Amino acid sequence: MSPQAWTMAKQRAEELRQLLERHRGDRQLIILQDFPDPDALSSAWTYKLIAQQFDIHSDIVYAGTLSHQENIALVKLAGLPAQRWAVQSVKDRGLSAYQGCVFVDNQGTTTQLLHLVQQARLPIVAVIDHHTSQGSLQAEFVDLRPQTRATATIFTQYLQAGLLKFDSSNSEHVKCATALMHGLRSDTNRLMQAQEEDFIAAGYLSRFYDAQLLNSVLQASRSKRVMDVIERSLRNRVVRNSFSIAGVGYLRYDDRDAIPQAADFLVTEENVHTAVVYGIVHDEDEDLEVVIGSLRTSKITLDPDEFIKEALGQDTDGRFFGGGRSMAGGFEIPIGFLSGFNESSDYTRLKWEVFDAQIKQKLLRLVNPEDGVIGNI
Ligand SMILES: [Mn+2]
Repeated sequence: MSPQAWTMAKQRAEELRQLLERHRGDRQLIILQDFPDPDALSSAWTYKLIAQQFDIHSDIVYAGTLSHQENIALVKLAGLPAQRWAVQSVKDRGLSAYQGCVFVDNQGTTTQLLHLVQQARLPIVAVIDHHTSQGSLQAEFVDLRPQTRATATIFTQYLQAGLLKFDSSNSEHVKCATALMHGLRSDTNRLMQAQEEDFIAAGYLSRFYDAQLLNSVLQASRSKRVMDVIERSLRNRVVRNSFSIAGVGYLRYDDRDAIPQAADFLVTEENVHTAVVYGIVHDEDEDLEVVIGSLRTSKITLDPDEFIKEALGQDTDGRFFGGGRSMAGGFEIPIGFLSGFNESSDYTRLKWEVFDAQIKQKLLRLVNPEDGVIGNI
């Protein structure tokens, strides 16, 4: 890391320290994306531990579900204090117990809770993230580093700058360091896409983390339903110009994370540099359906954020359907009027075929402009 970069990192840490000092004694919400990943979970936990030193009590919440087996294992094995807050329950209980909220590893665009926070006029105290700027969110403290591979790296730098002194005899610190190591590894494709600052962060965490605990988290096995989605993605994939594109049909809400896992798998095929997997996710609680997609790439020059925005365009309100970070991206397309269960299996099949054809067409138009018509798929 260059001396300038380190000076900058220390400066951000100092600003965060001043912010926490100003909010001493507050109660805060740490808001994660609806489907938090290890990077988000570990970073949120670190924020919570740092903030505790300023007598700030915070709750880590997400509105969706923990669906990746590694996330479930992380939360269970490390005792990570994250809670699922369904949107309806927040509406019922209100947010009056809190003086502020913090967005970690997201900028409000991937959580249903943003809307509620805005309605309740809960001040947004901080946004700390490494995704490309999503524009709109105003906060007292903003630390956005799109060049950084993982939010866990940003938080490790806060630790290194002295915001919290980890102690290897403190089991909570050891578990949090392990979680950060997991977050950092998973957002850098097991360090293969890590940059110098991520290695430096990992080096620092190596003094505290529990290798055995990390190993148990990584050993978590895939459910049969995830395996089935991966199988469908293999069967349905279309490979064009080194892009592998697969629609996997309908999925249960709790299995949503099978989509990025299938994309992770498809991108390992020879002569494939980018995989896009998508499916219709059905949320039985809310009787909602949404197309969820995931992109993985090993091509350095491909910007997932740009690719998704250009391929899928914007909705009628001018919002993009998704975006990304380095080497990965995701999108969500509401099904709107066509949403919901229908007893006719023909109807259900037809609905899938329409979405499948439309998404494939949009992606292929970008992948291979001469070949981007449905008839050629
Ligand atoms: Mn991340």
